[in-house]
Amino acid sequence: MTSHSGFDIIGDVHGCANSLTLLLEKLGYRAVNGVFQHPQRQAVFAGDVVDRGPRIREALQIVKRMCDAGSAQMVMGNHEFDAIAYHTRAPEDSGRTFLREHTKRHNRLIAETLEQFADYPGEWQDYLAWFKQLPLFLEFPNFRVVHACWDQALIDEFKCRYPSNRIDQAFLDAVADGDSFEWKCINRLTRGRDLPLPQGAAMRSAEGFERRSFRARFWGRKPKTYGDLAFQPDPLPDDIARQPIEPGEHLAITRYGKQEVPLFIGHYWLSGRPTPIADNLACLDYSAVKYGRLVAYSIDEERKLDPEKFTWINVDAP
Ligand SMILES: [Mn+2]
Repeated sequence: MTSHSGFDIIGDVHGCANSLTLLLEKLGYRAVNGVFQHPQRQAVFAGDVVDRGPRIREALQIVKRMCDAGSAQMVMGNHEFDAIAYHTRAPEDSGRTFLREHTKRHNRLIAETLEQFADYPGEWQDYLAWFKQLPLFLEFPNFRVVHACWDQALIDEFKCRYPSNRIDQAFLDAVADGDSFEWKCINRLTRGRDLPLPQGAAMRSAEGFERRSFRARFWGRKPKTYGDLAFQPDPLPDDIARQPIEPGEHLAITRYGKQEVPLFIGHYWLSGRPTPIADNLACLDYSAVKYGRLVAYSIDEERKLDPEKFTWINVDAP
């Protein structure tokens, strides 16, 4: 592979292929023989290209062609993993049929993808095989990319157990066991830190799903209340947000230190004008598929992220 002078990290596409084309063009990529490429730079996708949006098949085609040609790389998002698990038989002793059960909720989350591939079953199988060999995280000399959470301890253990930085059938078999390292690793890296609401409380998400847990941040100052700890589009109910975190209630909190190289994540459905979360952390998911923005950050050698280096496409409602 040729060497690149810089990288453009791109957030959750979720089937927004038209916006992706516009974003790549804005970043200076041009389609050559149907493959987007840049004379100097390489794109890095932060995961979740699949599901939800209107042009999932087209989005996957753009991204996979770029990856095959060496003009992009991609880490696995929870939606790519969910697609794999949805189509993978669970081990016989696990008590389920598929690794990701075909419940009403799971069926709904993958529905657009399966509909859009209904006439292309062979192609869908090829994408599933491709998802299986996506890395869970990428480390460059001057930055890192993971879909939802950089957990150094889990990543170190994963590198020991899976030196190729790829999952395999043994990994998938182990995921069926909710106490396994593999289950913890895939969930933490692609879904982030989900913590239970205190005292068994429940809340309803904007999409109407009942939730007994919330997405927690893994950076910044030590949180004092549940509100400090939450990082998700649906705010916690006031009474829960104000509740102090009891000592010992969330042991072993993951922290991404200030001295680490810049980290890029997707996953968190942010809104508003893209900006770094910290000097060395940016989330690039600005809810493109919910008529937000499809966002990239162009990194060169800087150690401190620059708010001027975001590029985005506003996704208009039809
Ligand atoms: Mn995600």
